[in-house]
Amino acid sequence: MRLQRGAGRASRASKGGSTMGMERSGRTRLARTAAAVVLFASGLGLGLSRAALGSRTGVGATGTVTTTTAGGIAKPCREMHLYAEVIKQGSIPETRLGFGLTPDTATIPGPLIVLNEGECMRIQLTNDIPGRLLKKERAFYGQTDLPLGVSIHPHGVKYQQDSDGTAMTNSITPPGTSRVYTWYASANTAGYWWYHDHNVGTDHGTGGLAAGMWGGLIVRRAGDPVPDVPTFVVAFGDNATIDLQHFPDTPVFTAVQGQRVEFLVFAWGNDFHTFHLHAHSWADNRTGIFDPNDPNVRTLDAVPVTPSFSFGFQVIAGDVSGPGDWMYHCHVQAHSDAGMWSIFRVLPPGSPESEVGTSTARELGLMGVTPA
Ligand SMILES: [Cu+2]
Repeated sequence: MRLQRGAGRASRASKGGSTMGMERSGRTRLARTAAAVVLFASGLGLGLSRAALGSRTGVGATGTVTTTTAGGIAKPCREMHLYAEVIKQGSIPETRLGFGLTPDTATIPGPLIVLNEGECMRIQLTNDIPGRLLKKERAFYGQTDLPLGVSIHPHGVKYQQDSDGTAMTNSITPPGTSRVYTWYASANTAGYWWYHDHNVGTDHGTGGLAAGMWGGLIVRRAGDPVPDVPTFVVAFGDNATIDLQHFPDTPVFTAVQGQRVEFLVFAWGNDFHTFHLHAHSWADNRTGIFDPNDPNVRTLDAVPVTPSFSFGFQVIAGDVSGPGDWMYHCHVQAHSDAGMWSIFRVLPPGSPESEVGTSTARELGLMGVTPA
């Protein structure tokens, strides 16, 4: 059940979650969303020492003590917990590892993390992946001399050396232990990003990336619109995969015509891709939203996606083309032919909200596929 996505049908509570700053990607179950809300209500980090926040204290010109928090963030950090877990154990190429908000709920991709500029987040990472499996990963990649552990390494946000998530900076989390990573959504970090392990297999996390240890990260700027539907996260990867799957097990995203939807796309691995969405287009800017004050902005309906590149955009579902099953896919032909595609399903106005969210073609019985 961990790899299933049918939860899109039960994901409406996610909209409530978004006001807590944590938006679910719509592929985990209602109970998990509730768990996320509890997590955020449980602590504000007020007990943190200034050292833990990386603050610097000095004497100002007037003789008063001034404090500058690292990353330019002046308020206490929010807190959350991530668990690194085994989802499926097999030979190393087939082993699946992931991140979850609670024990035994890891997903691929991991939980979507949403911050606002001016916020910071303390993430306590617990490593529940057995050391013997991490050792096997090391052996597979021929780097047995490096320390065992997992980590989270973010893109886009700011952090200090102790939150880098690399063995080089001694910021990994050994098996059976926990460690706190602090991310700062400093000025000008707004964007569509991702986070990933940086230590499994090799000291670049090559084994962790191949096994599924990544998730989406969004930093919003004050005034950014929030989508009506939990964000659609698309992870392009090696072997012509989306979220490590081929059609019909790739994510189907469903919305009602007129709803504001948001895509977050990133790529892990070695291969080059091109994201293309049918019947919709967006502005070549930070949010994808057209600005009447910028009439010369370029219109996009396809974007090259190189390893580690991430981007996102918001569009109105079926804004011009109307309802229908619209393909999205990698436009490298060999990749799409190999199954690197799926569907953005736009339902007619008035369709039940219970249909909205993320699922798979297999679960929905689309395209002649036998339902799961
Ligand atoms: Cu591709």
